[in-house]
Amino acid sequence: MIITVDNPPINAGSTEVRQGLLHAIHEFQDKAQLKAAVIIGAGSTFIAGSDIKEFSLPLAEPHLPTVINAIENCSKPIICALHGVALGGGFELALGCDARIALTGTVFGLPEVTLGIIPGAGGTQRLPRFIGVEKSIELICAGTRIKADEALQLGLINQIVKDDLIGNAIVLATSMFGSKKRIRELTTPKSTAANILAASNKALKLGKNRPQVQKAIEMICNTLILPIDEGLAIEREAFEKLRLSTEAKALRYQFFAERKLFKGLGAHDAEAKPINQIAVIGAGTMGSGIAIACLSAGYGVVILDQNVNALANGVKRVEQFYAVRLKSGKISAEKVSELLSRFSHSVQWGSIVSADLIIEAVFEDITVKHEVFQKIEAYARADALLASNTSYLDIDAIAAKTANPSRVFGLHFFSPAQVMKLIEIVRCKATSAVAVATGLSFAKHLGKTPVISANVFGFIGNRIYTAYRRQCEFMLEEGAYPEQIDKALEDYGFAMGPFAVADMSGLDIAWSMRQSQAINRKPEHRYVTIPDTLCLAGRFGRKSGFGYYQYPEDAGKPIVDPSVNLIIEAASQAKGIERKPFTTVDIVDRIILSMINEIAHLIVDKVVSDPTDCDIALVNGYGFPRWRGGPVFIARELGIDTLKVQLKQLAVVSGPGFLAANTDVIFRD
Ligand code: T1G
Repeated sequence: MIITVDNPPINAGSTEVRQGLLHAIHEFQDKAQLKAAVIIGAGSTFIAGSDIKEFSLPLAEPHLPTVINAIENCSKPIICALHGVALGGGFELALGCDARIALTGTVFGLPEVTLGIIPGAGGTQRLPRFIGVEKSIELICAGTRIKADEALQLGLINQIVKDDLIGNAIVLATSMFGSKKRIRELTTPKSTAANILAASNKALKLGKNRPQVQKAIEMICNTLILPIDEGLAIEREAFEKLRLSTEAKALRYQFFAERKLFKGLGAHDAEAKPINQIAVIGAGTMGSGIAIACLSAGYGVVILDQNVNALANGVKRVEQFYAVRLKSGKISAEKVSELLSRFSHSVQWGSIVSADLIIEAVFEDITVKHEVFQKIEAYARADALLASNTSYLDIDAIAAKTANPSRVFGLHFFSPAQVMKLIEIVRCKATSAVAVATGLSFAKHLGKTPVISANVFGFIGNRIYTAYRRQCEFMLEEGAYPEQIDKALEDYGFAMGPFAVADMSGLDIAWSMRQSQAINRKPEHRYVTIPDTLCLAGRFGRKSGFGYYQYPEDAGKPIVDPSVNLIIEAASQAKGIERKPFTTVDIVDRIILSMINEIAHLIVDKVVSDPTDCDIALVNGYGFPRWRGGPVFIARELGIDTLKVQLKQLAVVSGPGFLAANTDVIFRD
């Protein structure tokens, strides 16, 4: 009997799918003439997991464990024929079957922890009985996805076939007439406490000690001491509790918000142009990082810099990047040579004539950018798209000086460009819909997470970052210290606090930007002089050995510098501010509120179209903890009335110059 799951696009294990499977299994059991059954997915994949859309509501019967129990209780063999992906509940269903056959390249995994939950249908109980506790901890706690070859090696599947999955599955099922092979009957291979502890500590560190990671380890270890039915019951109870947690809700919100970003593909009343050859102008840190991101995604890349030394250094950075990955075994020698065969470099402008997309990543100076775009236009194909990687310069002004502004837009990468997922696609006044659609498609192909921004100072991420940095500086004046604010945010889940980040990127960069903006600053607005005082004292951060912190030669991490705290106290005194103590909650709440307020401004000013894009930007570009959802998610959890009250208080403490936004827009989808 062939049981086909058909729930496009990814055969999510919805209520209807579970009902259909249970009905089919009972029908198979009742028909004596049927000797074996095969469960297979229609379309491009097997079951990619339970239907996450159902997780915010009470789950309807039959639950997935009921379906899997029916498979195991069936007296006749039921096998799974797998292709595409078998993830989460899909993989758990497969583990409940008597055998598993997969097409080459099929992907397996239990990624539940990435959604703030644990496998809830036996994954933590059946997998360890097959591959042991340590390996199960490694795979489940990291949500690792493995290919069919590794699954075969681990014994998780019986066979890999190149084609004719259903034909081969029928042969396998036929060979199993009259037999059952229930994983539940296996005994978890023994392990030592030391090995389990080592695997657990590694998983907790990688998993940032999140509750679902802790719980997954506990469930997996239960397989050493509890009968499977007890373990299954405890696992399901733990899954249910985590599923209803705010953290799991936040992670589901992020999952769907990220997928919404790509809805724009084609929806911007244009189709993306085909992009194969990229030209990167400027071989500095950003340029070489962008070149690596493009090469790794399969594009042909030429990097151009008219400074021979800069070009040599840029090329070396690219080659070094792949040499390190080769040495660490992350990439094969063949792959490196294939990648570098698509890489070229030149000082000649003629090298960009075949590029489909040209990305400018030169020095952040508008005059230099104008000159570079003039050169680009002189050599680029007429149908090539032109993008600037600028962080804050006016791309409309750059476009206005070109012959065809409709093909000019922004592609703002975040450093290191080959690592950071966020990319801001800046849609200028004249940018065509084709350019935007192509930017989205290019970002998806790079494996990046794109948000579309209008062309304003700071785009999306830096606008929000500037607003919350301002609040941090206000709190310095009012009584907090850099190490206190940094620790509050690191405890909240940021990888690094804002002052440590500032020291790392260099205080002088922001200083020169403030100086360039000084003319626009209203004297009546509150302005914190502490960063300027530090810069005037030559305290530019790590690069100068001291900034907000001190960095003695041998110190790996920032050291609190009492002299900075004296500068801060003097600044408070100069303004007649009576310093007061801050709690961690005061600090975090004030920063999140400032982000929410700035996001509301961005929406009102039509810089960003969807509020959730701002949460995506902060999580993927600024280290905002993903499991918190983001300021928009938090605002929506707070509710419009509570938010209004809290923002009124923020306006009072922020002083002149703080502009309270209309936050109603945060609640519109
Ligand atoms: N539930 C509901 N919808 C899903 C979904 C899911 N699990 N996975 C994807 N979608 C939607 C997605 O929102 C999008 O919808 C469309 O499918 C295409 O997705 C009991 C509790 C499968 C590798 O975590 O990794 O099982 O935008 O754009 O790039 O223990 O989706 O078209 O309306 O990502 O080809 C565990 C999550 C669940 C897998 C396909 N499973 N999904 O990638 O397409 S928890 C997962 C993915 C669980 C059990 C537990 C990817 C993909 P729309 P897409 P893609």
